[in-house]
Amino acid sequence: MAAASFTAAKFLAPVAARSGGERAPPLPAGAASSSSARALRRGGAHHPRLRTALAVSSDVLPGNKAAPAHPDVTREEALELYEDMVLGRVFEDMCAQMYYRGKMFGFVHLYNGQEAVSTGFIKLLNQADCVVSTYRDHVHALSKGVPARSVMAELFGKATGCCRGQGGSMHMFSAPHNVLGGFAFIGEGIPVATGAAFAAKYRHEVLKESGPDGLDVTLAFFGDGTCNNGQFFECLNMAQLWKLPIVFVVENNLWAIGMSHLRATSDPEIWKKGPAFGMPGVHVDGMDVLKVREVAKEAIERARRGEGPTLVECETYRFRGHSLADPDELRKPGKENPLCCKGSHHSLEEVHH
Ligand SMILES: Cc1ncc(C[n+]2csc(CCOP(=O)(O)OP(=O)(O)O)c2C)c(N)n1
Ligand SMILES: [Mg+2]
Repeated sequence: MAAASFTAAKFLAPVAARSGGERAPPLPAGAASSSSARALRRGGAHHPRLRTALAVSSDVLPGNKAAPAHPDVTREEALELYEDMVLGRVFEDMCAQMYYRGKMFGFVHLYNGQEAVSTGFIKLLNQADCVVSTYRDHVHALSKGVPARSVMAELFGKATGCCRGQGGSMHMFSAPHNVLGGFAFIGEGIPVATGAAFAAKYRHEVLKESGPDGLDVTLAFFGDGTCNNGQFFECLNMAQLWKLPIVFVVENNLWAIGMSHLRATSDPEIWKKGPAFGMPGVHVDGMDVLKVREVAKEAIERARRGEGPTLVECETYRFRGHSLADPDELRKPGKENPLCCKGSHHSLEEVHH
């Protein structure tokens, strides 16, 4: 396993349980009295007197240099990853052309530059696993198997689109592929994803309906700017409390429209917020699909085994403006681009100030 492995995670600090911390965890509203809820509760979170806070960083952070040169990937897998990333890139370039020709309406946010995150995570999922996205959602839908034709038809507002043309760019949804939506309001998808993960745990532990692999897993994708939103913290808390099968995937492209992440966030290392809630937090180079995949594999398998959530911060970059209506005048080309300084938050900080 790569240096990004977090089964053998670095021990950071013991977190003492609150005094009287042996109380059972609270139950979701409306579930408190049912016998099935009690069954879920028995199999749910436990409260040891001492918990350990786990956190690791990938090799892009200082002091962790041992990543293997060739992560474990077959030729067929590598080709699948490459094909998916190329599909995402050319699809988005075609969207830009069609938008400027007046074929699409409303806001259109492209994913160029971030493909390694979508591909590295979603290509590991089963059909029954869920993906919850943001308004930058076309490529997540493509990676999960929604046909490009039906995503493009949706963007054109056609009845043959995956939401019959009613959703448009920011609201991709496909029940058969378990793509549970793009969301225009930032952070709105995180509670939906947490609910999907709760449903998966309920199906597994109460209804005994899961497949042989274990729990169905939900991936919640969202941006760095969204991590300063309250729903993020509330859902991290609930997901860890109930050991839900979810991976919170932060696509840190360093910008929230025109606001630099480093100007807007008290501690720019988002992955550290995982251990604050008792779950592993991992940082990975989001421009490297093989590194993303290694981290994703472990986080997804943990969730599937019922070991609970993981927070993964993927450091990435968008190559276009915030949306196709954004002239992208605030970012100075080259200067803030992490591909130019190729390093950790620390080197980025130096570039910004
Ligand atoms: C609740 C809410 N507040 C404000 C906005 C306006 N808004 C749209 S995009 C955005 C920035 C989000 O940045 P980030 O989470 O980093 O995602 P990225 O666009 O970089 O993918 C904001 C504040 C919104 N859509 N929803
Ligand atoms: Mg961002």
